Amino acid sequence: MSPTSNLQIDADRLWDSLEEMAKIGPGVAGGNNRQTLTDADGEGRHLFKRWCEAAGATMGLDTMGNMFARREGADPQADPVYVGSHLDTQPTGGKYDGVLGVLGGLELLRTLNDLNIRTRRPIVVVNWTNEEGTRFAPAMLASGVFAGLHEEDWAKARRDASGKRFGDELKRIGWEGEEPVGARKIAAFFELHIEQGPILEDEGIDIGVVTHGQGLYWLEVTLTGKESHTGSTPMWKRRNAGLGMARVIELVHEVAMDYQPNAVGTVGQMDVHPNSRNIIPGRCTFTIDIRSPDKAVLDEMRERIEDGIDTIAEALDVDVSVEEVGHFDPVTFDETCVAAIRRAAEELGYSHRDIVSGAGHDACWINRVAPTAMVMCPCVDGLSHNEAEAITKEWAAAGANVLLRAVVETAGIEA
Ligand code: HGY
Ligand code: MN
Ligand code: MN
Repeated sequence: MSPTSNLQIDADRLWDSLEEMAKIGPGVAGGNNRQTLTDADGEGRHLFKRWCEAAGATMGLDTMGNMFARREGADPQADPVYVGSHLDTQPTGGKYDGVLGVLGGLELLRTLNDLNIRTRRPIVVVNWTNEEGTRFAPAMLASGVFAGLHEEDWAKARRDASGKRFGDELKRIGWEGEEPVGARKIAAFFELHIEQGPILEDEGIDIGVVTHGQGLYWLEVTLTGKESHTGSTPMWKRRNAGLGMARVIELVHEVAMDYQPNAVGTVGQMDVHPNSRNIIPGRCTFTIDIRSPDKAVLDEMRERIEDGIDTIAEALDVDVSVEEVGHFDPVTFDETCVAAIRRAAEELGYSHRDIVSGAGHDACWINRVAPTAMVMCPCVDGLSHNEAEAITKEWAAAGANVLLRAVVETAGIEA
């Protein structure tokens, strides 16, 4: 019987914590609107800190607001094993996206306390700031700064739709730390996350062993035509930015459909100016989100779409600007960490399969600076980024048990 053989988390306690956190920044349809650097985000951070300190952890905070709850190990000099995800949500988000990974990490600390287990390496539970990228683009902003992909000043200068700066909002909610971002050494990072897609549930599988993450581009496009009267401006005389946006949305869909079954393409965020029912849209700003597990496909999609945008703009006599506001190449996670997750699922008797992550995660960036892997649990109807996002307590517990076993195996147990 290995020392890790009877390791099981307390499923009810994890579930209660998820439900408690979900009360902060409630949505309007049973989910959450706890967007990054809002007062609700600040409140959720306080609750997380309180829970971690009650579990005997010490809380670190870096200059990007990343939170690090540390449980000491027998060898305090050893690089810790990190676990975690994000507490910020989409404006119409679910209760589990990101939150399961952070509170699953907290449950791991609580369980080790219950069992009076001391790991050799310290364990750190992380809440990464602004994973979603919906208020301040790009996504995974603070983990990206931590991993050296973005300069801190650039990140802090990012503005939301109302013009507020990331850095000012982080200060305003009182969660800007002193610790230099990226200074920490990580032995390994594990992230528990809901799948946010239908594969695991459709196949009746408990655990996704994430081997890869697909790559992504976010392109912010602005088409500028001319506002004029919808009634008295002849069709031949128009410079209709709204028509241009509609054609680009269709183009993005068509290009993605050419690379099935894996590529995806969407325009989810749109702003029409002046958005008056009897004025021809003079300016449209919108974000293209394209993804593929294959880098060559991703780059070819981007090239075809940008060429198509130029053709559309010329035909409609509108001006165009395209700015890359998010990008990461497809990710291959660390084989040793992936194997630890697969072994944990095996030993715990959970059904499992290798899977590619459709969504981006902080793990995709941390994988650049430390051995990293992810474990996924199913979600109902594969639905996420929707307030109706749902998981079962059993799925949450299965994911957290696999996380616990993989982390303890990697951290080692004090002899
Ligand atoms: O966009 C993503 O994939 C992540 O949910 N931020
Ligand atoms: Mn997430
Ligand atoms: Mn998300």
